[in-house]
Amino acid sequence: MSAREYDVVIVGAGFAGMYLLHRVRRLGMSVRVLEQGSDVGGTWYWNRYPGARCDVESMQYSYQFDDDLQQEWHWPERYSAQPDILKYAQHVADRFDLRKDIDFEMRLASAHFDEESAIWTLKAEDDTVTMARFFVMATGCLSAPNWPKIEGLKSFAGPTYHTALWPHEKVVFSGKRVAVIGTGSSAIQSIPHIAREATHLTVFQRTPNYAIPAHNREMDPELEKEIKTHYPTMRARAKTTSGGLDVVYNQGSIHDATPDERNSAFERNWQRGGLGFMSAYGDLMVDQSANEIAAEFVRNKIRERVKDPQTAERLCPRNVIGAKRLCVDIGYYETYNRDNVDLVDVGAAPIEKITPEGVRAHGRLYEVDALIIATGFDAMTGALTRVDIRGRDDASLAERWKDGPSTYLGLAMHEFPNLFTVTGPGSPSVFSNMLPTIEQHVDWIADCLGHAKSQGFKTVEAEANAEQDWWAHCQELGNIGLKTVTDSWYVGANVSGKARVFLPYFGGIPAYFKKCEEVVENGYEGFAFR
Ligand code: NA7
Repeated sequence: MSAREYDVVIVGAGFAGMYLLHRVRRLGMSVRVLEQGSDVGGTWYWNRYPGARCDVESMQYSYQFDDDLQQEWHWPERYSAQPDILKYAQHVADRFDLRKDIDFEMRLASAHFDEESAIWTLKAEDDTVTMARFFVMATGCLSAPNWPKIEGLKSFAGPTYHTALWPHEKVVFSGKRVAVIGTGSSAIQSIPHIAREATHLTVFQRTPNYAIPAHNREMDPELEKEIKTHYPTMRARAKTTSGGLDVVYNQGSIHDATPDERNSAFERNWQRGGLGFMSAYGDLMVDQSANEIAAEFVRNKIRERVKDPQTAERLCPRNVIGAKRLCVDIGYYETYNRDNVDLVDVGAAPIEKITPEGVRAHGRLYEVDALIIATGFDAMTGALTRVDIRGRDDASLAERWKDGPSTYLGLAMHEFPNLFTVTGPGSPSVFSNMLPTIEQHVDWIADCLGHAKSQGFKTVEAEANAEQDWWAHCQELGNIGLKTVTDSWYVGANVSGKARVFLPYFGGIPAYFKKCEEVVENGYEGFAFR
């Protein structure tokens, strides 16, 4: 196929790529989106496992760039399930007629920058070549599946499913013995569903996780009306909080509260449910002893929910609460009260191997008919480093990042002119409500493209010192408090061989948004236009 040429090529048709397509069109630039899936939706296209659901309330996890859209859309539940979020993405694609500019089932293999022409050449796995002046990786933070390195994984005789690559057709577990490897958010959401269907379920747990109940329910029409009436106010209020969520954060210290007051504060958050649990006190993520009080509150809830005391203790995490992303559950712990569910610890002694018959651990073979791999993602960098991206002087992004990434604002990298990343490492991204953060990045990138176009610039590139300073700042912020004391995907510790580096920006939404605005006000400070 001969090469096609566009002003802008966007990779990924999830919420970031879809909105960026809409924005770039309005700049009057030619644009094409390359998407590996066969429809829009990104994360919500791929993660179709039973029970997949967003851990942010839908009235907040939704676009705000178009008021008609946010007014007309009805979310059926407080925390929407994957099919409803996918339906929303499809509705947006229809409403803004996005699909005509998207190439589906086109997976990017390489992207090389030619300095003389200042053009990127993108090659897809099917050899389609697309040339672009500007190139945006809108490939998501949690989109490159992480396969565990367990001997014999491919030898399993039955079907193997990764939660992040779930089949489109319904998977039937009735009459089957099933194993789940992993106890992160994806496992915690899917395990109750699989347990209800399967003859027997064995869960292999390396590290227990803290899960806060979702208290999910049908959308309350009164609440929906109330929010829609004041949507802009609520959206603006959310942007004043560190995580971009409309939750009131108490800044006080837990040490100034009596045991009864602490208990009531945690109980209130527990009853409200969801990710806002840690908003009870301001020092929970900076002071180990404060954190331990919150952790013990959750452990006691686990002990109340799980009948067998030994199983309950094995489900109680001992690490810092909140250093890994909290999980939001619907009936997870109660699932272990069922007779057909077993929990196997593989923390101290890892899974020995997978055989055609099942999983071998502690010298015993657990025979199963189906294997579910719920081992998460090569988060934040995987989707970028798995593509052969080469910038000026043939600089390879994967090579540059082998000891950890560095970016300017999570938006751009020195030596990679005209390449932007949406919610890249070094931006609040996964520490925030992703939809508003995506919109802020897309708006920033679109404005920057518009600036380059109107001024007739051929290239825009992050300056080396701006990138170095920003990345050092991100690392400093990451090292404050307790975020990095536990192994997690925030620090790349979940992928064997990955450098341990703090990946997101931890200074909060208000500071980050302000910085991005100041950069523009100061004439795109830290960016060189040529
Ligand atoms: P996560 O949160 O990274 O969870 C992956 C789970 O898989 C976690 O419990 C891991 O244990 C476990 N794991 C990984 N490798 C192994 C091996 N080799 N053996 C046993 N267990 C293993 O991914 P999710 O998909 O659940 O969620 C990702 C995010 O998506 C989540 O934070 C939400 O934001 C949405 P570990 O804790 O590393 O010991």
